[in-house]
Amino acid sequence: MAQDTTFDTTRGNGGETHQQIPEKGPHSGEGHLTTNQGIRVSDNQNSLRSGERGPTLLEDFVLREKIFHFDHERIPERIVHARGSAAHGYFEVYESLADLTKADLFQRPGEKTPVFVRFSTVAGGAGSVDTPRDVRGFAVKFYTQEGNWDLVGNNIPVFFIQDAMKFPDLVHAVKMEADRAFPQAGSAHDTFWDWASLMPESTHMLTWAMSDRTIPRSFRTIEGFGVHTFRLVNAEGKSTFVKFHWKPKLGLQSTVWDEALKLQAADNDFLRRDLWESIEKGVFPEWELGFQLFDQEFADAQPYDVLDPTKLIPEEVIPVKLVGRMVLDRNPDNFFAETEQVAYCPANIVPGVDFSNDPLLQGRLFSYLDTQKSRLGTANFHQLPINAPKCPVMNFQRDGQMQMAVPKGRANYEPNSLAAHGEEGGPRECPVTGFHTFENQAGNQEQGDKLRVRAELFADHYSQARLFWKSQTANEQAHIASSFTFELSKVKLEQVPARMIGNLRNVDEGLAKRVADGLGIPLPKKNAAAREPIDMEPSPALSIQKNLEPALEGRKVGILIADGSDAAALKTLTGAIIKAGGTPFIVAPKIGGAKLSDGTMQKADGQLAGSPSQLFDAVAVLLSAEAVKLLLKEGAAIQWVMDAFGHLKAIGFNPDAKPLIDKAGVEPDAGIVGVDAKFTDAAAKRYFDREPKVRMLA
Ligand code: HDE
Repeated sequence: MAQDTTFDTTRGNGGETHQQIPEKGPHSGEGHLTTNQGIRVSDNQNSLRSGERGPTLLEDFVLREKIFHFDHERIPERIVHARGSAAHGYFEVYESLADLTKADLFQRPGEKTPVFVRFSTVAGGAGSVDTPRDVRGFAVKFYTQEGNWDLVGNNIPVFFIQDAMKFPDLVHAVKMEADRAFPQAGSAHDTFWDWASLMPESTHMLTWAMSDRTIPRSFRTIEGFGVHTFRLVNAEGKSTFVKFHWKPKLGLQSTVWDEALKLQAADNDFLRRDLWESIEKGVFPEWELGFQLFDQEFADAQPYDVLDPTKLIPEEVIPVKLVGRMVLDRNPDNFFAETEQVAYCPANIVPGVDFSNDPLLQGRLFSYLDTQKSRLGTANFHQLPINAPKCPVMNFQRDGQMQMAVPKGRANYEPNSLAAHGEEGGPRECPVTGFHTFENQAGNQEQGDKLRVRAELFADHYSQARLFWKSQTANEQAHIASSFTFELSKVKLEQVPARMIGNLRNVDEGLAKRVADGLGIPLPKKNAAAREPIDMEPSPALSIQKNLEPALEGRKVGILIADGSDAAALKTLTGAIIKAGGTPFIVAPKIGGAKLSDGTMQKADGQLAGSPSQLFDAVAVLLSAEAVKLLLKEGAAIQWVMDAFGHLKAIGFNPDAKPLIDKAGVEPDAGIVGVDAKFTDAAAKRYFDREPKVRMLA
């Protein structure tokens, strides 16, 4: 950087102290700086002025172009899902699925299809934070050889509403309030709960939103769902209904609420950074794609409507068939050009996949194309590199703002007979390989008068919320009850909590009572249900905790050291963590590091004050008796241990570190261990049974 400080910016390159382009350093570049018209720039430091102290000249096209372009750098952010992070990768199919679908990407075992995947929060703006309680978007663009297929889903298998008509109301209610522009991200405010409590159909999704699913540990540890019922269609024209699932290789992992709140202070970019860093390290995030397959007969026999996006099909009833894996192995080169400009659209499907009549999906088919035009400003947004299909695109669509293609010849209409005259005639439709909409055999049942109604079974708003509730562990239920309590405690409109709890009484009396008790209000009357809920068989697959598999793979362990920490023990510990697939992260009072027991200097990855234990999945404290004496007076060290304990994490410590452990109020349990061979096993999970010791849950 030395050259940077000596780079003279006071005179233009035409001036007396003519500045050569340095050979190396930040100003060297690969070549010469130019304007957008390709004209070489002689001076990128000084605008053109009339005399040394005179006014700047309008003539300075270099300055004007630079500022003009800068002024227009922002484009409208997404109205929902504005904050997101994305990565490139591939999808690899396990076996031929030709019997189910003719979709080209599912035909040849082992074949890889490039993908671009964007994860997002829903409510916050692009500059908001990663960790509010919120649904996460999970949007996948498959660049198949027969065109782009976008599977634009969420990390929850159901949605708040049944009909597209309600979407603007939902979004207005959940986003920052119209007059005051807060809260920036998150649903814990008046307008959201006012709306939600008046919309019983949202109850099922609310139970998910209040669960640990909405405070994920990482994008790498969320599930993805297509939500709606879709169709697969094979070469014979046979259709099978399908629900799409993404199953994370690392399993589902979430934070606890207090941790999520503190993460907002510790690292606003917690999930974004985690995705980026794991790909940079070569620890590639991975999911398996799964199908739940069923036919019309099954659909007709269920106590819910498969076209209703507030309903799921329990995996115990229709198992998820795993058909391939998706690996994200490359970070974007440019956030704006790729992550911001990527334009997903559920209407982008390929031959072999088709829609159902789900009324929410039907609305989405219109919405996304429309949104892209307003966000990206031109009907030619599909030509941007991140959106462009990786197969030929040939048609007679022409012109429009920012047209990038340069079509040759006169053929911009069809039919034409130009080829007969030796001219380019252009492409033609292909009845054989072209996309055919599935001709619904049972279509007549689903057609009829033009009505603004919903099918009868859509009126059951509570059975599946009850199913979800009953499928959770006692600890997860306590989290759900506590989240409802927390969110409703932020609501100032008096009538709203009672109305919401009146709805919850249809889900489970115990849940309703816990929330009322948590708020300290009397149990309100039960609201009438449009259709009496039924009891469904609990589905263990819906619980995170019932499916946890302890593993250190992909997890981060914070190790607190200071001067005098045992060098050999540190080496053994970091070695064991790496061997188990985890990442050690060394925290010390000073970023420069600490002088270990053998006299060597150990650099720190993070300074104690800036690396609270929320950032880690487990922690180890490796301190000398001398260092402990000092750190007993350091709030950040005590809080480090206290939070790790409160966030149900494993804590390993050497005997000399015990006074700090004691001062942090740590009580012994299976997760409180020595810094020895057993530590990596202990660090591979969280200790949910510790929770009653550290907080009062509803
Ligand atoms: Fe979206 N949604 N949505 N949505 N959605 C958008 O499209 C919309 C819905 C989802 O990473 C917007 O490009 C309507 C369900 C994701 O770029 C917009 C309706 C599900 C993303 C839009 C829904 C989703 C979006 C905003 C009801 C889960 C982010 C910017 C009929 C299955 C994609 C944009 C990305 C984005 C409209 C309902 C998921 C405004 C009208 C249900 C993951 O077009």
